[in-house]
Amino acid sequence: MTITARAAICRGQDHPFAIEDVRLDSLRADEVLVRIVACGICHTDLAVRDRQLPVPLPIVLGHEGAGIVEQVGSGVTSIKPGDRVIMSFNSCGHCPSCEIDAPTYCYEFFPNNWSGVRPDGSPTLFQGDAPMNGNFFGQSSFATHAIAHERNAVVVPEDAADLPLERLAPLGCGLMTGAGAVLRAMKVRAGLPIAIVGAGTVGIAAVMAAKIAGADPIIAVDVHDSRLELAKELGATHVFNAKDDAMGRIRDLCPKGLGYAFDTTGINKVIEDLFALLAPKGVLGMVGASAPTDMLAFNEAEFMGSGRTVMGILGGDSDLDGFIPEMIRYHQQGRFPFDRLIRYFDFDAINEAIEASERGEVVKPVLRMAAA
Ligand code: CXF
Ligand code: ZN
Repeated sequence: MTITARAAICRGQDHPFAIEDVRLDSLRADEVLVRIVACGICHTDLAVRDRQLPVPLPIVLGHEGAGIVEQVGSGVTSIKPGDRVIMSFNSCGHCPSCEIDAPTYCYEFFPNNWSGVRPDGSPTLFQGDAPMNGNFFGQSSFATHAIAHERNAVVVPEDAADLPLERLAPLGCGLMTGAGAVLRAMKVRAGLPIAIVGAGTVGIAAVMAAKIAGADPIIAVDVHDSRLELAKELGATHVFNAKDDAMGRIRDLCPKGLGYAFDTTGINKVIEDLFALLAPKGVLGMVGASAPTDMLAFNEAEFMGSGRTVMGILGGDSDLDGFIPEMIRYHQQGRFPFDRLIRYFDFDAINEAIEASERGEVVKPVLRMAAA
């Protein structure tokens, strides 16, 4: 049976996203067909649009999709039609990283997420008879329907049936990246100071998670006072504007050094300044996108002599079936109120949503494709 969908086609920086008809391929054994209810917009979508990542264009982007399963492939056992699912990145399931439940570091990440086609080279999307790039993060959810995979679709737990999918959609990338960095990768300990630089979705998710972990103080740094205000409401004990000698103020507040520092900016100077603020055994986590040629410099004696750790982190070290339900539980307990970051836009307003996000007016734009 041929499935047609409306999808937002990305043709690059000089073109607005254009909503057009596409045809979906028939399902493979491990795949699921999802009617998309909503999809968050993440900076990675825009980095692809701007050709900062090696993803082929034109393509249907979108990797924070949530929706209702309409069909499942013959080999799918854990998902059935009618299930409400949150989608995230895909992984191969059998490489050394997947074997230890660290799928964000999948050895086959590129072919499963960024090649525009399935790992075997077959397209998931067509326009007329011509292939259209899709399978972005194993989904391509800027669309009314998407083909996802059993490995990257997580069924929303029964006891969260009252939570709207449009709210849950962004759990699949930005929120898990920030919360997982704190709770899973850095394993932040209660009572130790943390500084978080950048108060976008990832940074504010990290702030909320640092509060869950009991870090103290929790310092947020950004250039926008409105974001710092929000960070304060959601758990930051101190907020410093980066234009206002934030690093000096962190040093004054924590003269013994930081237990944890978390960079979401990818800016060399910020990362190196944070390294210099670490306490003995301090951990510096990095998730910001940086230029491919960037190199970091830090003092070897300080690095070794005080047992510091510098940690690159992808996707918050999340295993999807474990961490997405865990974040939902924190949300149900009122400890992870990520809905405060979201502003909703109709699917048709995708370009307005991106512009509002790029102007810094909205932290997490979420597109609504359909009523749940
Ligand atoms: C990704 C990076 C790789 C693991 C999952 C999350 N970030 C997307 O924006
Ligand atoms: Zn993302």
